Amino acid sequence: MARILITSALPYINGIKHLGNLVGSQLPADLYARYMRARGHEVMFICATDEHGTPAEIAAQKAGKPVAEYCAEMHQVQADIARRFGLSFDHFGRSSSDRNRVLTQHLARRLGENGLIEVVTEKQVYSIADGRFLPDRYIEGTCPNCGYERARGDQCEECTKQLDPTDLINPRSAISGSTDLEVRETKHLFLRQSRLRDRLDAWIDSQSGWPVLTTSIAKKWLHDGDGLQDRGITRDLDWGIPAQFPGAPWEGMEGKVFYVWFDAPIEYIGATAEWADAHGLDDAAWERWWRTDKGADDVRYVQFMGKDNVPFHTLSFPATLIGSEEPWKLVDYIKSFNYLNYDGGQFSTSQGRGVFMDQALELLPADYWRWWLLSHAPENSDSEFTWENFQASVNKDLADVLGNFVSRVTKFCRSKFGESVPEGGAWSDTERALVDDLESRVRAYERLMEAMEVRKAAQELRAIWVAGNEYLQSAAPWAAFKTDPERAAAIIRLSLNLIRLYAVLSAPFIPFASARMLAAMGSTDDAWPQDLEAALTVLKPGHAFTVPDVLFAKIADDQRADWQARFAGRRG
Ligand code: B3M
Ligand code: ZN
Repeated sequence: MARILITSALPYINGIKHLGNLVGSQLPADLYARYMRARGHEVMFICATDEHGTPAEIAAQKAGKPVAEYCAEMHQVQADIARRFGLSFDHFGRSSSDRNRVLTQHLARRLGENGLIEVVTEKQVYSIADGRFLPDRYIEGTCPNCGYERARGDQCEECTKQLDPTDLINPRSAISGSTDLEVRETKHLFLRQSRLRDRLDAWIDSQSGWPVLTTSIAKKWLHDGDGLQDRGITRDLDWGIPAQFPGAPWEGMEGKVFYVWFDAPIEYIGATAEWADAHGLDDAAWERWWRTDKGADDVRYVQFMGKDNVPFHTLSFPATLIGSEEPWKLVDYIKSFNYLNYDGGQFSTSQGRGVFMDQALELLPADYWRWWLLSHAPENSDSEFTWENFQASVNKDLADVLGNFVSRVTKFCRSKFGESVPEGGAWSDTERALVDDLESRVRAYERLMEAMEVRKAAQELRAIWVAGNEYLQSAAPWAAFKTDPERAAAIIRLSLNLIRLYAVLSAPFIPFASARMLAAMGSTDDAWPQDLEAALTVLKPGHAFTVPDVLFAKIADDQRADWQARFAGRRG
């Protein structure tokens, strides 16, 4: 039994996430966590809302609420949706927690004491009307690259060019619209990452088997141009973790907070500590996941994220931990994803384009979405959500292949033998061939799940469902029943056992349907199949079952067209 720490990139607090966000981090992380738990490993699966920074402040302002209140409410909303999607976090924390504040200030202090933080005087845009400095997103203006009039200080959403606030033409405050701006001097803390370059480089080289996407991004940032740049880790904001605190090895940082990307990854640790608090456990309980001097040296730590988050996880966060000179657990494997596009364009939170998690659940249960998203995960390249593809894959994979198998087997049995596993008959070569085939398929499925090959694992699982269907089709119990009822009984007994097996194997992908399948089979035995023959004889003759309601309903053409039209514009 291994100990596996799994973190998903933390969703920003500013609104409900869309399906593209979900498939790039939380959902595949959940798949992996569920699988590893099913294999008997000790898993700690951590996520949290990322609550600091300008996006939170701006969203709160739009909602007309104090930012702390807005974050508390949105955290509840996101936690509730995550639960309804079956995301099985051991803890869903908040980066605004006290735990994260204490850890962030502690790590910053250590970095300062180790000579890795310096105070730098910078020039920044100050809004006279608003009486404050305007960080990145608080400034809007015309993009010098494409002419888009509502480009933000950090990036133009239209042409995606990265900008500096001073690049904007006709800059104005995004808070008040005022153009009465001037450049003033302000002091900030800078993390001297460049001093850690060699150690980061050596650490990355020592990692074996990282995906190319991950390593190439990290290496590019380490070596391109001037190499790893020192970066500002404070901002002129009210909302965040105060950069001036008792014991800080610097002065003059009053009124400033840490940059959101400095404290957000630390919340992976913070949320694990929040988990311990929530369960009335002491510090040793979370430290054994995070401190290599306290038991974490045998933990395998896997992170899930979209590719845009990779630099922060391969360089910035490790720089924080390594630079502290304390024995923190570093990541062992980073699973990163490309983007999921939406019907010929991009999902966009700010433009309300695409399907958002709450809306998805209004249309269909979570498993429909989980299956489609995971079986189409943007692993090797970007992938695209289209309603046609979604309809086709739900109707074929879930309704025709899996759902139909369950329905045919249980209904046939009820009508011919009643609602218990029939007795009589014995396995023939057909059954033995099926078991052999499943034996090798299940082992292949295990290898793919272990390797986090999400799409390929979904394909293999589907092939396992298909094998059952083909078996049923060729064994034809309805024909056998007329001449040799015992033969039909043996076929159906195996098929009912297949339903239980499918429930166990499919649970990481479609946990809700799996639970219903297991319940319909009147079983609580969800042990992972070590031996297929044994797993397919768990339900003995006489064992009672029930016929479940339709597992997966087909999506009709007019329904699909309706949804397509409804989601064509922006979120209302
Ligand atoms: N909230 C960005 C994102 O969701 C950010 C991730 C933080 S992970 C520590 O893409
Ligand atoms: Zn532009």
